[in-house]
Amino acid sequence: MSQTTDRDNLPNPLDPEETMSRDQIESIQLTRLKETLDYAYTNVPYYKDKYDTAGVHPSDLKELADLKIFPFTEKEDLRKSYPFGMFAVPQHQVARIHASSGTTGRATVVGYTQQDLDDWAKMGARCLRLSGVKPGWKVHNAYGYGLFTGGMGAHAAAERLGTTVIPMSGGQTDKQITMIQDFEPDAILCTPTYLLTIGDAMQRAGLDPRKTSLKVAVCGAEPWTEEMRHELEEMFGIDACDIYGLSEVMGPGVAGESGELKDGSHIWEDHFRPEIVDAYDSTKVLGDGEHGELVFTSLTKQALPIIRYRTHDLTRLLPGSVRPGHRRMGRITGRSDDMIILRGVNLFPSQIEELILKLPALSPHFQLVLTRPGRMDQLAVKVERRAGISTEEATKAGGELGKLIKIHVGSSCAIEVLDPETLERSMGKLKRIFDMRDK
Ligand code: DLL
Repeated sequence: MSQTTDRDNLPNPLDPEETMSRDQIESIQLTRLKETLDYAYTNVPYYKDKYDTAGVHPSDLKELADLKIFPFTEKEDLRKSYPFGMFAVPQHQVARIHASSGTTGRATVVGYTQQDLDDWAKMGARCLRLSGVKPGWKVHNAYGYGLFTGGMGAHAAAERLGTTVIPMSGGQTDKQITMIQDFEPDAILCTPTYLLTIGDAMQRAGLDPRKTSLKVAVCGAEPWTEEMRHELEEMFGIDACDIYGLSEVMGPGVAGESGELKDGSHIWEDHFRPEIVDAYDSTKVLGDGEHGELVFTSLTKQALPIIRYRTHDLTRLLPGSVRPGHRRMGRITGRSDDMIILRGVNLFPSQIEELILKLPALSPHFQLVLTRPGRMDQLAVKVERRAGISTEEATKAGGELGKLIKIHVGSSCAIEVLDPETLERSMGKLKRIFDMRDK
């Protein structure tokens, strides 16, 4: 059977909403926003109570800007109504459930009607198409299957686009490599740090990641920098694009990036209305281009309508490019709850990643360890030197890293340069920060 017979010319049409103008999208948003507010108020006691207490009513929304008078929804609200308290439909209409474990506290449970699943697959497929994945391609899906939305969400997206899906899930890295070599997928879907793990393991086994059949990687579920994109693209000889999403809002596919421009992810604004608010004073809604916290309102969701959900993800909104009606988001620079405050200076792991990858002797494998030996907090950056780099060269690079952090971030920290293969490898979402201050 020829691998490429006819598959290169399969139809790949855009959804009509993808090509709509900004005015058309905003007109749809206004209609759907009014419907969603009414729907949530009528079907979810949480929203009715919250809006009655705040003295607002769905009928107060006359234009899109009026959304700001409605209270926010927080992860904690979902936790408090665990497991199904915020669902707007009876259980028999819920076709699927996912949950996000989070690092602390109870899981948040999310549900989807059949229509929600259909919309989700459609938006996921839009993302993959935008990144350059084509119908007829083989797609290796290494996002974790299960309660996490990554695996099944990306799977449905790839199926909807008309690809052949290889549902590998996360972990079993050696097996992943065998499958990549034997099945010859065209695209891979996984977290950026897991792609790094796979590439690393291939090199260790004497295989060249640039010689695989892979052409495109669609990576998300954790923050990553342009430097990391470059690292992965060089390692595999591929295009690496971003995909963004979160369970409370939907899952992977809320926004996706163009493989041609690689200029940030387009948010599917016919289904979600994004806002940026001041991360420290959320009463301030910021304008396009301004940095702050991303907030989402769903416009079509049935099982779990979500209004003004605070993501805690920090970014900015930019005008649409290849999909002009849909705004883009800049890279997520971090999560407000992942911010390290070190002696008064705010610091995110992505800033450190950026600086490490400027130094060719250092690898992208690093951890941040916070301790409090006396009364002052201390940060240690543990980073592996690259294979083939001498300890002397690596120590010198460590010194330079310390200086760069001091200059660009404004705080001093200890740098520990480690041998290759000493830090734990990512199997999905990677934990970067180890806070030992209370230990
Ligand atoms: O991580 C959904 C997903 C799966 C997205 C696969 C993309 C690919 P949660 O487990 O609920 O859902 O985690 C959501 O992950 O609020 C961000 O902090 C982070 N995140 C997701 N995508 C990106 C991205 C999935 N592209 C949380 N860049 C979000 C940066 C991301 N951070």
